[in-house]
Amino acid sequence: MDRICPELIAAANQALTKSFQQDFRALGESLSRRGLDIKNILAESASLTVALPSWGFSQAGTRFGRFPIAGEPRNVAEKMFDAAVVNDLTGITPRVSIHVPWDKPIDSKILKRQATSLGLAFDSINSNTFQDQPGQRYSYRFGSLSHTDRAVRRQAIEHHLECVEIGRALGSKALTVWLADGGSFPGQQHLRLALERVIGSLREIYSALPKTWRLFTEHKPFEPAFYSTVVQDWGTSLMIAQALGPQAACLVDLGHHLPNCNIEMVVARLIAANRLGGFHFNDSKFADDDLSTGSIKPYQLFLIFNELVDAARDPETKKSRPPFEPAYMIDQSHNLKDPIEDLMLSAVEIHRAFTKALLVDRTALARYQEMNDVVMAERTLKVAYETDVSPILAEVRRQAGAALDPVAVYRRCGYREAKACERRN
Ligand code: PSV
Ligand code: MN
Repeated sequence: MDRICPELIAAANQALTKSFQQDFRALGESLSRRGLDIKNILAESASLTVALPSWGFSQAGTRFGRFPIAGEPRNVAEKMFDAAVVNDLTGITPRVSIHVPWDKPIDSKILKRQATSLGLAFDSINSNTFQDQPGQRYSYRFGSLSHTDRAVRRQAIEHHLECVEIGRALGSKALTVWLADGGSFPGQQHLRLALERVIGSLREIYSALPKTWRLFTEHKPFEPAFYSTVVQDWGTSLMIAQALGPQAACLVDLGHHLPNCNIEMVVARLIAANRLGGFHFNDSKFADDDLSTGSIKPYQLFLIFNELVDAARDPETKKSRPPFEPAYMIDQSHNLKDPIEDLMLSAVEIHRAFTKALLVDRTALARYQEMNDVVMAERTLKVAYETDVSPILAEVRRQAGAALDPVAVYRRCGYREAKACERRN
């Protein structure tokens, strides 16, 4: 069993049609009382797509342990089948972002052909110099692109160039660089020189980047370095992007911020600098960066999309070069939930936040902001946030041939059970 058969999806949708149509009509009426045409919202809502992480399909667990479930994919080809299931049922996840070397293809041409046959393409390719790999000459124990030893930096640069080559063969258009480089103790690293070395190494990678590609740098305040991560915040990421050139931009992983950080502000600032490259969506309660998107702070997710929709509608942003086109990707690790179910639900939460942001009455909001009417300005956002847009999300899925209720169909078709039999080691 490889795909969810379309007849099964259609039959499951059919059984829900009556109640779904009633909900959709009721929402259309309530939106029209607010001067909104549900057809227009639907069309905009259908424009969103989000990429799936190749590394999210097995239960990666936490740093303390891993409790694999039966039927986990054993290789990148099997991960693509699981990704196709997520896309077949949600209709909004047509791309996969792969991690090298975790999911390095044996033959990129074959993998690309397989992806195409499954209706999938490739998003940004992720490098990995945060672990030593078997057979590797130099260790990254004390850093990679920032290492004091030129030979180690060279090795890390070569790895990135290899990622670009693999990405080219797969049809990717971006390279995402997250570095674990940093120090765990005061005095360990020269703080300014470490950043200078990172920028120097990235310059070499940037100069080998195809002209149509983008290079994303992903900041993270700590872990595994516990004192001074080199690319620890969006300011450093922005400095790097500005030092490299227009193809470089900043990637915001929602879990990579200290508690209570106003991430929508970070997003607004990066948009203002025209350096918002994209997102790794997930959620976080304490210091974890891998919880399901929207599981802890759904309002924050909405406020982030509020900034994105606001920018997309701004005539100034429309003129920006390179164009304002943030890449949307999920980056989660699954410990307890079935990864396929969690990725489907996370994609839906991203879709929900985006669609709610489309409902914000921006003319009214601008007026209240000008008048300093704090209560009404906040209420304008809340009215949008509190609207249940589920019928719109479901209709986008239905029109894409996907499921009104993805998890219900997934459970009914017994995909995981079938894979548990097939994928024995
Ligand atoms: C690092 O925590 C990170 O967010 C980077 O994106 C890595 O590529 C990914 O997680 C690996 O799990
Ligand atoms: Mn990430």
